[in-house]
Amino acid sequence: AAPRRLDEYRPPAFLVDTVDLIFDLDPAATRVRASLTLRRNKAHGIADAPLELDGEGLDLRSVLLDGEALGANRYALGDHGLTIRDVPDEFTLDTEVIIAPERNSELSGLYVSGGDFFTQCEAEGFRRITFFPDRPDVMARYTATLIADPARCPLLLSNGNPVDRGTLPDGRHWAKWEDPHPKPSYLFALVAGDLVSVHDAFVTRSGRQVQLGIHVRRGDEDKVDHAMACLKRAMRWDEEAFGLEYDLDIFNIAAVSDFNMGAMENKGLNIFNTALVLARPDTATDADYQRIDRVIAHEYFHNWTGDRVTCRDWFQLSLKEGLTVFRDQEYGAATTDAALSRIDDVKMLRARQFAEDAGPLAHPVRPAAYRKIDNFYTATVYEKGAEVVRMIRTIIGHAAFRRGFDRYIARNDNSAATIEDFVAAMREESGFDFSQFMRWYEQAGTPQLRFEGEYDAAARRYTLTLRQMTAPTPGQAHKEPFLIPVAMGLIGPDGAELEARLEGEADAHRGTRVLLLRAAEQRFVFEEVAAPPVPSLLRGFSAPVKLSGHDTAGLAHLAAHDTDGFSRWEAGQEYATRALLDAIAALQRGEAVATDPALVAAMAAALDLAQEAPALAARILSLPGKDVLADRMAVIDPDAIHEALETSRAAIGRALRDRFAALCGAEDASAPFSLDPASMGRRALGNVALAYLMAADPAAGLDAAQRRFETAPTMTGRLGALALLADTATPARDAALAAFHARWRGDALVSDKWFRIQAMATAPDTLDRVEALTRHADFDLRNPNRFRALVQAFGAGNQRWFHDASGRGYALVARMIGEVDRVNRQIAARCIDVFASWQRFDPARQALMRGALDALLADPALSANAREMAERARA
Ligand code: HT7
Ligand code: ZN
Repeated sequence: AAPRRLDEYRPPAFLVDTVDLIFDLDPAATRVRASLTLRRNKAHGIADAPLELDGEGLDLRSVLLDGEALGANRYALGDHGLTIRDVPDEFTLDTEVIIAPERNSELSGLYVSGGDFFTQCEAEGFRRITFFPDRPDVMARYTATLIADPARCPLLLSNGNPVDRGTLPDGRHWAKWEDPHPKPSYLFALVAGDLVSVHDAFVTRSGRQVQLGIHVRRGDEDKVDHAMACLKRAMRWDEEAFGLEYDLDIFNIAAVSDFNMGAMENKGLNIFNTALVLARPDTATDADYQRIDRVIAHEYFHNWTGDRVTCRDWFQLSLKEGLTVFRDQEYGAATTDAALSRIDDVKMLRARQFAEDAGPLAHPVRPAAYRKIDNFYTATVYEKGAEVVRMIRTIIGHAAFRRGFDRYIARNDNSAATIEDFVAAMREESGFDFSQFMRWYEQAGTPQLRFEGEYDAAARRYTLTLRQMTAPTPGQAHKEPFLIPVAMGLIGPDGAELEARLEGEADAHRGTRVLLLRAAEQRFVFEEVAAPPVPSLLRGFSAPVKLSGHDTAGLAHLAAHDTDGFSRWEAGQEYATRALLDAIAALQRGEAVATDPALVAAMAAALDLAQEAPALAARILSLPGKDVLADRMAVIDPDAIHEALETSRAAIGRALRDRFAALCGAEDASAPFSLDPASMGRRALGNVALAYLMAADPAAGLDAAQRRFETAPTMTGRLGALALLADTATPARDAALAAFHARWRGDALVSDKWFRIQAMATAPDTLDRVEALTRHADFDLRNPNRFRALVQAFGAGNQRWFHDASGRGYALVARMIGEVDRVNRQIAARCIDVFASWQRFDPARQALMRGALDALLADPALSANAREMAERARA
């Protein structure tokens, strides 16, 4: 099909005021009766346009217009929908269709998981349930009546509030739900099944009582306390930080183990992947706990940024996703540790979004065209979209941003908005002209920002020159300069923040200021600067760009003295990255790696923080990831990257052996479980220290790892040890993996960890083992979590073996993508990005990666979703 284009947007021909749905739920044949009231939309512009309804895979049984059955000559039924000509300006339409939820392996529309019914309608799943104008700018008021066997489905949930219930003469029961808020079809949801409900309550700041429910499979009810606590914290925070209060009497969350993404913000009835709800200290890691917190908050925040104010069309996806990620990031910063939270968010952005921006899949935050919108739920739309919102706030300041946000919500409430609507509200409240800034939404690619500084001691003047350059991306050969907010300060030789007066300012002052870089090259002149400064640029990562220009002495100075916590960590990471890149270059020249003593000293300094700031210490001690190093190399050399990291870790480990050994002993099993940053920091530090000890002293390390694995009271400690054991081809590894499997094989989420750890292992026999795991009795490619845990984790997270020079890793992943594509197109398509970096490798690997994409493309049965991704990745 031809791509859809942003500039071809046209308002819908018909609007829908009300939708009444009746579901006779049956796994093999569910009857869906839909009654719609429709009216012509003048804004469409064509007075006699036919009614076109989307519909896929629906077995149509009847169509009635204003109560009159339509003969087959009155409508045209195609693969993608139903067209009815000669309809009045206002009318009702009743349709009846049959669908088969148990055969729905795509997990889009209505499907069965573990015997229970769930829906997933974003982006275009509603058309797999009933005929409808399935586009977000058609907002209607819904009722839904669910009829089911009470033994099989005691719980019947939909959006809004329950208004009636009863029992039919045949013994089936029913419940009717009514959602008072108009919504687009992608926010419709139903859940029906035998789930256990955990209840709580929340009183909003205006005194409204909200009943909270989390609904999970039997046996999982002891793993929902954390999610419930997160939900209440998020509800309170949104009131305090954004003045937004929940607007219904009930808020439900249902957990499902077969789910294409993380979670879904359906109005009043969020549906979550079990991985993002269930947690107990012995089953979930600290990272899982934190992720659950953020996703529960994210989906809840969508109630306003997504549900009450939705998107006019899918090109505006970042309007809700970028803004809501920004909101969940702010929540994370406010409720945990702001600097650590920012470090983690930026690491994620760099690993996922910068990589996307650097390859053939690069696209703007607001793409101009798409074939399958499901392929655009990307790090660019989400994470870079959040950075764009953050830059708006950095430019206009917190107060104007908040006023702009309030104005955006008030003006667009209950409607479908555009990115222009959001930016207009910000402009009106701040007076700032965002014309140039809009390039962040339109141009893809990560700008390179280079600085040069010159200090004139006699004039006490410091001149900072900033230059920006953005490389071409697909379809965008030439880039106009971005408007880049550079939050910065000047650090003096004694490590203190220097006073300065920027040209144009009335007085000198100390501390962070924001420079606005508009041109390709721009100079900023600071007067009254008492000593030669080291500039601290992009504080808090004020723009999603790649910065260069510091020498190693400058980095070391900032790592020790910057007043901004994020920037201190950043300088240290950049220092370590350069040291590792030097080590890689030495290995490639066939030389031995000499570990930089200053790097060892920096790690020793980080260890000094172990008591007072263990979480920060753990982050500083974590060497830059393989993805970070790869991003900096002209030609990625996975073997050299691996060896450089191992050699450097071993050298640092040897230099500081005893201090690492002291930190990685058994976890304190008597301490009560806590998620405060210090407790999590100690667990993270234990795992990092263990990695150093294992690299430095394999025998002692193996012992310590076994001990930690066997005795750790938390999954964080146990899994940290298991991951390190999995990197060794030893009997200790085999015993630990077997014990873990035997203990947890009945728990799907923990079993996913077992698969993931092996998929990401660096041990020499990994390829054989991953291949064997694709045939393991517990491997099921119909379950997206399991597929991601093995195949995606291997492709995206095992640089060493996925990129093995033999090409076996590529062939394995391509084969699995082909297989999963037959049952779930979305999951297949999302895995293809592991091949998108092919141009960054040596010619032999390039040929093998292209060959894998070609093999996929040669399959005539490949889905349109996967084909779009493979073609884009191959370009
Ligand atoms: N808005 C939700 C996106 C989503 C989704 C998209 C495509 C296919 C399946 C999906 N499940 C959830 C989740 C979010 O970003 O909040
Ligand atoms: Zn979202």
